[in-house]
Amino acid sequence: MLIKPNAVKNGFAHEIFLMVHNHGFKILAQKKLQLSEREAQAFYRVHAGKPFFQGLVEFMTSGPIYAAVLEKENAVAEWRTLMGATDPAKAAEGTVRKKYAESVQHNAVHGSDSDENALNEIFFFFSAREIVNAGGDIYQLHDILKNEQ
Ligand code: IDP
Ligand code: MG
Repeated sequence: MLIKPNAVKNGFAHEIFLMVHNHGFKILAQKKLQLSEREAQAFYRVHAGKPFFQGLVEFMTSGPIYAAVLEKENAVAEWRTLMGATDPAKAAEGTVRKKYAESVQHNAVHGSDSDENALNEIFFFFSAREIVNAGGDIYQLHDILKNEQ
């Protein structure tokens, strides 16, 4: 998951991590960083060509973000539920986006949309060494994926 620049700027990162923790996720690893333009373009490459792409890249590079690896049974779906709908106007009560998103673009947090993408996104931000040193099992991550195929 990512905490996007608007939420970090507004000082909500700690509260968001607290929500994550209180909903039974283990925060396996986390770091604060600022994306370069190339990095943001690469991270959001599936959206390249969409009308909001350039704005999204500008927004995501506009300030520091947090990247975190969350662990829980069914983590992808569980985090997407807690995160809420992309458009905060449609996000359910009690979700992160309902609470902290300002608009469709400035929607406070990112979540992976499949285990396969989660693995790719984890390794976009963290090295295998960092995951191992945080107590994570990268081989388990690969196994989860293999079992789905
Ligand atoms: P998701 O973050 O809920 O998975 P996606 O459709 O994958 O939503 O879009 C990625 C990100 O692109 C969104 O979180 C949001 O920041 C931005 N975005 C998506 N649709 C729009 C739009 O119509 N206008 C502006 N920004 C958008
Ligand atoms: Mg998405």
